[in-house]
Amino acid sequence: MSDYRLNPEERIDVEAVLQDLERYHPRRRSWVWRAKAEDQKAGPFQYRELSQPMKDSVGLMTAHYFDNIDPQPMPTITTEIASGRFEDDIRRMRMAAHHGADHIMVIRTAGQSHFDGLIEGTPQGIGGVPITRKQVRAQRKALDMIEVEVGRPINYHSYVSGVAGPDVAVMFAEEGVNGCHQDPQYNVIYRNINMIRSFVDACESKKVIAWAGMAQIDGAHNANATAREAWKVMPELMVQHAINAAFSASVGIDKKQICLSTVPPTATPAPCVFMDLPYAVALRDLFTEYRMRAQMNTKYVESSTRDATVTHVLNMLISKLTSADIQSTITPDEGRNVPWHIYNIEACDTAKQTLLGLDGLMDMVELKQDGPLREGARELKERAVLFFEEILEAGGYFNAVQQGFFVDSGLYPERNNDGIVREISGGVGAGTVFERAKDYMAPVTAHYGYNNVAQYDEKAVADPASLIGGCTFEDPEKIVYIDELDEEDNVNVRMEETAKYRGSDCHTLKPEMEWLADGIVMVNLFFPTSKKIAEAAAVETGRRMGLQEVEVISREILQEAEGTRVEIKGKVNFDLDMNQLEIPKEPDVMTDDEIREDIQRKPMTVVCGTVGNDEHSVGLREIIDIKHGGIEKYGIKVHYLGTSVPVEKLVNAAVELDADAILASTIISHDDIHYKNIASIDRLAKEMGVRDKLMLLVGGTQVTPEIAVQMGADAGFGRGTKGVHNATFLVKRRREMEAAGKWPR
Ligand code: Z97
Repeated sequence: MSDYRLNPEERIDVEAVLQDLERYHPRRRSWVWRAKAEDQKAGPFQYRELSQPMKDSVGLMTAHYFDNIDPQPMPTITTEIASGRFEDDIRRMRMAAHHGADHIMVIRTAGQSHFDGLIEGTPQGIGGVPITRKQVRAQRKALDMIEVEVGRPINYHSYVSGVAGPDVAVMFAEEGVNGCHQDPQYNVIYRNINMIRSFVDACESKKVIAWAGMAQIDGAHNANATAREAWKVMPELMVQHAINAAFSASVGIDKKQICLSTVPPTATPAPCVFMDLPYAVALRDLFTEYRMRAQMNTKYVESSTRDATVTHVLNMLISKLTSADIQSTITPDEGRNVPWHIYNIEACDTAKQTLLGLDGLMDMVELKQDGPLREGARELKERAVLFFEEILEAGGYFNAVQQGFFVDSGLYPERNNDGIVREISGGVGAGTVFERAKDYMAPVTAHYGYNNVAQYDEKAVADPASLIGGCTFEDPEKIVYIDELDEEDNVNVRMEETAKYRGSDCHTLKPEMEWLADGIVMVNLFFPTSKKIAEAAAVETGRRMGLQEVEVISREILQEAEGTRVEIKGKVNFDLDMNQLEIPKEPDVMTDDEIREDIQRKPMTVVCGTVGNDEHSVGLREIIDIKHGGIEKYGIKVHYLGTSVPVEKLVNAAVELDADAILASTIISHDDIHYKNIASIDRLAKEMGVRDKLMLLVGGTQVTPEIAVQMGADAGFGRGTKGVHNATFLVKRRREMEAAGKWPR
């Protein structure tokens, strides 16, 4: 077995992951929930609801203001990763895990429910990507390594649906998949699979799910996404949750692993919290023993990341107020079908950021026990109960489906008679359910129902697989692993095509959004014209920029006539050589604390002003003033001499005030006056015998650091300089002077 390990400094080697796959078996099976951290402190803050910290992670962008902390909220954070190339998804999984995702869902780009058996190999060209054993095994193997790296279990998830559902469930249990969607109602309503077959299959699937300790998510959210007006199916969603939850529990899944797939049914500009919160509260009232997986609203979502993110955040307010256990994060790409790396990561960060920001909220606010919240919740529960009563009157669930009870656009008990109708005897797989024969026997673990083992061996009743020395669950060597079936359409061929962009010694780069070296870029444009013209102009701009396959992915009218914002995507077809890139030197910056400590150890005084006939003081003031992070904030004592200060005055003031440094600012560059002034200060300080003991810093938009030094300054600071750059230089140079015995003066 290969001993490949992840190196934090290197990209994951997907080829190494694929090696020896035929012999790889997962390290564990069950779903893992986050555990509350004993220590609720992080950096300067006291939290109340943190889960255990990660070993290695990428914090929020603003973390650098707060000791680079990366506290982790309590809910599991889900990300859906399914670009269509599992080999590239593995790379994205690692990035997502580092941003706090511990539930990775793989949706298939093919409707897997349409497959009537397990698919082998890793085909891509069959009208979508199905989930296959090889893909699952490779991804679980990668996640096994990633979870060691980040120091947190990562739950891997996909779907158990279609007529091959039980086969898929078994494969998932064998391969260490930790969570799945399983809901026979999904088969019936959305995939037109025969209802009897779906419910019988679901027994088998759920038994396997229970054995493997997987968490299960139901399919109720699909009604929300399909309904004409999503908020009107709220009573029905409760009915769907109840059917799958009770069914799953009675087959043997632990209620703590049964998750309701909840969705806030509205979005802005609707008064969404007012409508969604009673619904969420009603669910918590009815399903106290179960878990809640909060998905965000994916129906009323548009192609603007800003818009989608606000909806996501409002959805998370509901999650927080009603204690969701799992938080989904699909948001920004749902509206425009751009399943890119950046959106997975952005959405994970949105979740982490929001949940952390709301830490402790429930210690300060309380949901009212009366008024519209409880009245709304009560009304919804009543509607759901009435719905159930009518199902019973109709002769049960199957008859109700046959009569079009589900996904009707009316708010129950109102009915618009446009629900989805399925025949009890119709659909895919109709008539394929048979009673087990008297001598039926299957020596397998986690099998549902009548198994007739006793006639072979009394002792095997509790453990039928013992008859054959264990089935694939106990003895994974019995799993038949098929690598690839298609010589042309497989991962090896795909990876061969991108070989030059892989490997630790690779120096070739290409922009990427989804697949390695896909060449995709996004450009944000604004045109002062109407939407229609702006879109055409954007596409043409993309073409003239040399992009191929240019497409508009989002547009936003700023004002009908004044202008439209357009986002386009396109492809570039050039490579970049890392060795040929001009990589600017990182500015030398110390941390604020380090600088402050040094100034506290030994106070520092500087004199400064704009020099010569120069009235441009703004830049210098920004470097000095505390307001925008100037050097005052470190405790440096600053004597500002004003504008157009003669060279003599600067040097004399430095001597009189026993200053450590002169900061001279100079913008005007006519006849190189800015450099001539630097040379004058240097010369005068030397003549007065103080140059050795004085630091001379020069700044200005036209100053080139190297030339400033040639002209006699200790350092030059050009465009983009901040106070911290000056302060860092001052502290470091003073330390050097101390070491050289030039200090104290
Ligand atoms: C989510 N964004 O997070 P097929 N079974 C159930 C499902 O809900 C689904 C499938 C199977 C969503 C995921 C919607 N859910 C997308 C209960 C799909 C998938 O491969 O499309 O046939 O089945 O829940």
